[in-house]
Amino acid sequence: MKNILVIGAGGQIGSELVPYLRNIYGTNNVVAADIDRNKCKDLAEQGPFEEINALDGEGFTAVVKKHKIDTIYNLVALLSATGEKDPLLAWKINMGALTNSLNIAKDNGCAVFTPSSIGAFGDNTPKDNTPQDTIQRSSSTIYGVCKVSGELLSDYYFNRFGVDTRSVRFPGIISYVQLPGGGTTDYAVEIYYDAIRKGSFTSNIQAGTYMDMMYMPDALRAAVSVMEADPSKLIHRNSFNIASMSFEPEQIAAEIKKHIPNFTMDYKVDEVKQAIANSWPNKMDDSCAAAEWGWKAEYDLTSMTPDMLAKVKEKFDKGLIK
Ligand code: AKB
Repeated sequence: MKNILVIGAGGQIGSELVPYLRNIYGTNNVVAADIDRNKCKDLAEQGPFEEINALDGEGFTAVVKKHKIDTIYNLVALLSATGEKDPLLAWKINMGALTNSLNIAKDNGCAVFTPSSIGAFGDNTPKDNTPQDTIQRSSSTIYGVCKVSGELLSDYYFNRFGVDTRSVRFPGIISYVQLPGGGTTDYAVEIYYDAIRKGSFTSNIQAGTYMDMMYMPDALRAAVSVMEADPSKLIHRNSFNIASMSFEPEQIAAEIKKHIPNFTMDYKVDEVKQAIANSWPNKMDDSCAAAEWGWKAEYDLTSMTPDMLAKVKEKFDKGLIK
């Protein structure tokens, strides 16, 4: 039986990963933690919750000991576009949460999952079918610098100290429970909200810009499957390419139009986000994840779109969002 701690539980992934894990391992075995209890009211009402700052090593350690934690999901991070507003803060938070997670895991015998991202690739990485092992000189964003450093540090803790570190390179994640904040791929979530809200959308990413994306149910399954994988089969650890769909703005708009025929889209490009998007892969090759732990995506753009539209519409109809 696992005792799991999810730090950064109030974000886009955590708000769905915690219930998903509680469903698998039991509510009392999954502790949600965040710096701000107000961001996690539902998670705190439904099961164990701790208010901790992941940069406070003593407080973090106390929670790990109190709940006899054996697995840490570290989801604390400033995303790519937000990171560019204050790069040093992004470094401090992203790397601080990771180094604390790894050290505390080493001292307390825990496994660690920390998401990496398509942001771990840069301008000189091959863009199509981006290989698992390839050039990673992702120095155009602090987010990318943190992701590459995080992958290396996690592998180091495995090789040097035997800490069971594993992770995946997430594409842009599309979901309807909690909005992402400050990512380059956020447009692919916002488009569904605006399609329901006003039947139109202004994209801040240029037509023709392909990026990997993934629907949240696949992302959750990936995070748990890699942690459950048979370690004897793992050639890689930090981090596995995972993929399910790759599209550019015109393609997601066309898919929405199938369900909302009057939907329209125009463009007001955000130069910072566009430069970041241009440096990322068009589509990753996820064959190592498939071979080493059986990864296979279930959703594509066509199957995700009606589900997203229905779920977002339900939130509007219930008055949960305006
Ligand atoms: C971002 O856009 O910053 C994230 C990511 C792809 O890691 N969604």
